[in-house]
Amino acid sequence: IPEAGNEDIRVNQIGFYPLASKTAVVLKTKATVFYIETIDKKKVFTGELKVSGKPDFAGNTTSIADFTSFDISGKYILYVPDVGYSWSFEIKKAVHEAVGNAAIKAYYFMRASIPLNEKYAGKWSRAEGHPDTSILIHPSAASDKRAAGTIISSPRGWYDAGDYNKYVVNSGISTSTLLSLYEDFPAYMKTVKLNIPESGNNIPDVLNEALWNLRWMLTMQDPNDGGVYHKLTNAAFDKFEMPDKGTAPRYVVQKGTAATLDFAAVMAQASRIFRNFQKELPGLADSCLRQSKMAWNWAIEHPDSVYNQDAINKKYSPPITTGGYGDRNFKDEFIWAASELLVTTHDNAYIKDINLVPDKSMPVPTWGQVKLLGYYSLIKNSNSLGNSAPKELPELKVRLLAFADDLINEAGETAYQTVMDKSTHNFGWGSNSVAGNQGIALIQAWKLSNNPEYLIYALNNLDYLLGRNGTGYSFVTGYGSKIPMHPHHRPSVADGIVDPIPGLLVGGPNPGMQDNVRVPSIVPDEAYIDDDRAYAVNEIAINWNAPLAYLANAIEALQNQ
Ligand code: 9MR
Repeated sequence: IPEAGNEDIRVNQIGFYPLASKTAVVLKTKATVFYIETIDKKKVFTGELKVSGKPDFAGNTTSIADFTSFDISGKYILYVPDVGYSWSFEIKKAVHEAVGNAAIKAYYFMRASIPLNEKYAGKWSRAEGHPDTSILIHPSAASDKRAAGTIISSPRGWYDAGDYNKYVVNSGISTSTLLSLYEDFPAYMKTVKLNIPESGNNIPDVLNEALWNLRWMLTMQDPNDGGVYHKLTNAAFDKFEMPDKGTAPRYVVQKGTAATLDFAAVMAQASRIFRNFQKELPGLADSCLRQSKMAWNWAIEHPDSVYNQDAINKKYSPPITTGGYGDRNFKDEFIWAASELLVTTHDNAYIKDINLVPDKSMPVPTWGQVKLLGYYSLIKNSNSLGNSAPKELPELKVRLLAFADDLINEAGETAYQTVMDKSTHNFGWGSNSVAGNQGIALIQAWKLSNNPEYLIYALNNLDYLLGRNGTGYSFVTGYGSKIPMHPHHRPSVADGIVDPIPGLLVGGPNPGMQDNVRVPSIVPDEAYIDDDRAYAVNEIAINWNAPLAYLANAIEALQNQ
């Protein structure tokens, strides 16, 4: 389409399935009709514009264009008489296949310790960064068997985000989300081909990619006691340069309860998944389970080992100033790890002393709040648990459905017709991952109940991420028409290529301005700027891409439901 879409029409810039819901949101209009037109401007559908039940966070009502009943495949624009034309979008089967694939392929571009060859990386090919084969034990991590300055090897893994460090806590939820995508939709995920070096090896590519990080994680455990180092990091953030230029010494730092339990959870989950690939990966499932149990035992012995970077820096040198991921409450990590170990081993011992329902909260998962990851696993595996099922299982199911009902309740009244749009509390650092993780929660609830409303609102959150939101951006690099071009991502900034690395989800609207970059609006769902300095809204991160990857691929797998 030659012209730019009008800013006041907010629509999923990728498109819609012929038989699923289709909605766009129009700002600043008095019109009562809208039209769907072909690219050469032939009208093919006329619809009624309806004013939203509630205003947006700025106090303005919006108008809703629902064209669900229009089901003819093709490429279209939406026209509103007193506004103009939208960005183009498609109606077709498998409409989110490409963005779903790209959201997983993005992890390949985040790989440490491997050159990205043109065959897989195209114009974003680059030299190997951070081999990580000679990593120092930081004084905060020193033990009898591994004194400060001891060298260990800890290659592979994904860079966390815009920076080049590798953090176990954040790797936990990210890797698990990709593993769950496979576990929940194995038939579909077996068809997803990513053109990565391992492609064609009989292992589904989503698992091949997850393995790159899993193998790194396995090296982060101290084999002497089972504790897991919190992160592998430079002392300070690298400059904005390509990864191969970063040659500063790297360290593993203090072991912590959060990292160790997240590790235990991921390895337990990985063990049951890779049990089905013993021919291709001999011994891996056993190693994962053995290391998971060792981690669990360490955490039982060290139930409150907080990673407190300020305290560490008062005591040891060099000071470490990279990302903290400093959780202080491990109740949820215990629940998650115990749940995964129970599901994998059917051994009740893991939950004997764990209160699975310590409070009523049902927090949307984040790196520091992983309770629901445990609930999801228990619920979806309830059939196979038999006698080992926890007594709280029926209660967990009730809670999940009540939570999903809470999410969708009145979402259809909001200005953008999404769960995201219900509360300003959704718009903190990494808000786009909240949209993704709400979508995952709704899909878990759908699996349990078959209630189609849950699926519709999961799809609406995907529409949110791809353009139907308070900024008018599709938040995924390379996918959509108005997209981030300047993410806070070192390779995308330093590689001299105009297009950022594709398939990356930026953090999204957050009025906090922790980066001191002024956003054009501090209305929570509008607080966004496409500026590479703006790490509080425009960074990318593995724990934000994972829920996008899950949601887009799950929706693809479920498109005919
Ligand atoms: O995503 C993290 C966010 O929840 C925290 O509020 C923020 C400040 O501690 O850190 C974010 O994580 C960053 C990490 O510490 C370092 N790598 C980049 C991450 C994304 O900004």
